[in-house]
Amino acid sequence: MENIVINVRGMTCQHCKTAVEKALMSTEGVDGVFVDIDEGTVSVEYDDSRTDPEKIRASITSAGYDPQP
Ligand SMILES: [Cu+2]
Repeated sequence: MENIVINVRGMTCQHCKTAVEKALMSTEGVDGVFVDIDEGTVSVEYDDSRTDPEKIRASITSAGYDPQP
């Protein structure tokens, strides 16, 4: 199991937190998500044999938010 912390722009409220969590939890290979709205960070636990940081970033983008490189 791997863990990454991604800075994400555009998350401002509880709705955003839920939207990002839902998008990531429905992403293949993601096992855990923690969104910190105040810090603007998303911590993701994932199986690196089933997904990778690029796919995780793509899911955040699809949900309408802006992951930083
Ligand atoms: Cu919001």
